[in-house]
Parts: sequence; structure tokens; C-alpha cells
Amino acid sequence: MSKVVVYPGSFDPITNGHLDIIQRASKIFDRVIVAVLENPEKKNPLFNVNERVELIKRVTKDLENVEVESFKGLLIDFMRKKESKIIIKGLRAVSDFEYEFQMALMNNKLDENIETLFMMTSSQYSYLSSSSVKQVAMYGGCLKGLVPDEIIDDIKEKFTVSR
Ligand code: COD
Repeated sequence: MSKVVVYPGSFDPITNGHLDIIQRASKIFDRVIVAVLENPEKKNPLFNVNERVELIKRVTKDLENVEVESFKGLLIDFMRKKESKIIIKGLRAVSDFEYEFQMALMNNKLDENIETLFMMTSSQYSYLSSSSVKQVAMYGGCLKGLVPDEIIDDIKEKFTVSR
């Protein structure tokens, strides 16, 4: 049976920390589905959901077993549609643990067949988050090494057009 894993997130925008998890997961699982949350509660995202999907597709185009899709609502409903029972999450620090632990337990409560696996961040990305990338970009800092090179201009452009 092929092992399909779902890697969910906001990815606003995708960082090198996210990409590292995708690359490492793609070596372990038969298929990796990157699931981008379309969250109407999150006001004023930097990229809309279609843009976020497009950016992730661009930076994962050489990974043959990686797909990118958006989803709305509960993650477990998306998992059922995709016939996947495994969620993969990245863990950076103890501060991530409490939030992720709570979500893993909730998802397992909603569907006991769903398992959440955690992959430790690579040390060189342990400080990286989408929000810190946005802050650096907002004040004109250098994005090299923080996000894939192919999307640096897309991010910069968002801050040159008035927001
Ligand atoms: N290194 C390693 N991992 C990282 C790094 C890094 N530098 N940066 C981020 N990550 C990991 C995060 O820990 C997370 O696992 C993943 O990458 C995505 O990160 P984000 O910040 O883009 O995504 P989040 O945390 O905003 O995503 C939240 C979800 C979309 C997963 C969540 O809100 C969700 O599942 N929503 C759907 C509603 C639902 O089902 N709720 C019920 C459960 S409570």
C-alpha cells in the first residue's frame, strides 16, 4: 500500500524551513501532499491561497512525488478525501510543541485513524518562520537563504506595491 502523507500549513510564504521538511518527507513517503489552508479568518495575508499554491509548486517542481493543493475547513476532511491517514508537521522549538501537541490530539480525537508525525527542523532553519520572513522583507532586509531564491522577487514585490 502506498504511503501518502499530508503536510498542512499556511505557507504565507513558504520558507526554506518548510521546503526542507517537504524534501525530507519526499524521501520517506511515496506521496507528499502539501495542503495550503485557505483561512478566511486570517485577514490580510501576504499572498492569497492561489498565489501560495503557485509559489510552492514552483519550488517543488523537481520533486516528482510532491503535490500541492489548497483546502478549506477541517484538515481531517481533506485527509479523508485524499485517503491519507498521516499528517507530518515540523517542530522548531519547545514553543511549537504545545500548539502542535494540542492539534495532533484534536485531529486524533476527530478521527482516531489519523496519526501526526513530527520531523525536527534542520538546525540551520530552526529560527525561520513565515512571519519573520515577512518582517525582514517589510524593512528591506536580505531574504537570501531564508526562502527559495525563485520566490524572493515575488515577496519583495508585495512590499513595493502599497499594502
Ligand atoms: N522548520 C521546520 N518546520 C517548520 C519551520 C521550520 N523553520 N517553519 C514552520 N514549520 C512547520 C510548522 O511547525 C508547521 O508544522 C508547518 O511547518 C506549517 O507551518 P505554517 O506556519 O505555515 O502553518 P500553520 O502552523 O499556520 O498551519 C496550521 C494548520 C493549517 C496546519 C492548522 O491551522 C489546520 O490544520 N487548520 C485546519 C483546521 C482544522 O482542522 N482544525 C482542527 C485542528 S485544531
